[in-house]
Amino acid sequence: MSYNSFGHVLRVSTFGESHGPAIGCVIDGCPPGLEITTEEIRSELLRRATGKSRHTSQRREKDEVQILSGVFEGRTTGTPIALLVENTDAKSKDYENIKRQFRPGHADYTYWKKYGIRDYRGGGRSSARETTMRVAAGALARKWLMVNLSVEIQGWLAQLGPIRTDAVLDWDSIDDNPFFCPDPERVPELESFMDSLRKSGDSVGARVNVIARNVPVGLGAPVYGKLDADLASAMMSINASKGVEIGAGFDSVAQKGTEHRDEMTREGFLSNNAGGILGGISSGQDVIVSTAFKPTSSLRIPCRGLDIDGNEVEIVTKGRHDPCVGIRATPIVEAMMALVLMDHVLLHRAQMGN
Ligand code: EPS
Repeated sequence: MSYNSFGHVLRVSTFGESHGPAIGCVIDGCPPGLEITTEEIRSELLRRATGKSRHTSQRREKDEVQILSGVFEGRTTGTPIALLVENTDAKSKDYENIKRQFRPGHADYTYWKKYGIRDYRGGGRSSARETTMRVAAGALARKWLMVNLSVEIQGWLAQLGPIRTDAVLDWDSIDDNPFFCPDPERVPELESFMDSLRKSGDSVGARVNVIARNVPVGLGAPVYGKLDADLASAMMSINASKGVEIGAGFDSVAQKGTEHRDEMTREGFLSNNAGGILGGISSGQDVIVSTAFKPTSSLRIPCRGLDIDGNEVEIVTKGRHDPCVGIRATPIVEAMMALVLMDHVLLHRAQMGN
């Protein structure tokens, strides 16, 4: 199984399975001299972690991160940075009953068909546990972007099931609730929606947005190195992601040109339908990306499915699943934004020298 690496100049490879001894990553291409500590990385990991509220998976992982290489006396040395997080709370027994079955809507089926073998415990490599290492690598990219270019990255929950959650954008309140909801007044509604959803045993989708501010003009390259193409690829590579929009995205379909174009004045752009990217190159405006996450497919409500011998079977999934993976996705989309932007800054320097 190749394709476990991501990025061009800044290249991240992740490894490990949800129920294996550990997960980890190697970050290659980070310039020397960045001050980074395990505490800084871990504080990002804890934002994404399971078990923080009753609305997410109750698996209790400590998510303590070890820096195995590439950092000396608190600063990156320019050599590969290896990070490791041990899995300490996997309950593989929960998966015994589906070891020969395919959960409808899950990667179980395609992994089996493609590779002829799968680690059924917790979905193995297809588990969202892998996103831990994206967030760990993203913590480093985020810090590098802030220190070098004052780039700020902020994600938020924009919609959970039928509930739009970002009519009000109170940036300071996003980390104060378990949903990363920017409108504190919507949080009670989200809580009661999730409580009844959880009782019913069902799951639901979500939309998560992310904005990057102070992105310099000129990142990205025509035609196959477009910044928006790399961002879309990065967001689509997150588990359960089913759609990505840049700026106005699919709303552009119904817009007129006079509405969509972002008029320019000496004071700046008058709107941002482009999402900060024109012709694949950052315009200097905020870069805005929206990602749709599907409802989790691991459900205790029985459904019809197939086993590996082609028999029709009733499928019931046990385990400690997230009824809405989008609730924990905000730190993940932030991390992917940071990794793509840092990679493109380094690519830009390589080609343009500044
Ligand atoms: C996941 C199922 C659950 C989640 C897991 C992702 O794990 P388990 O295998 O124990 O049922 O807890 O998420 C994490 C452990 C994590 O750190 O994000 C899945 O099927 O994707």
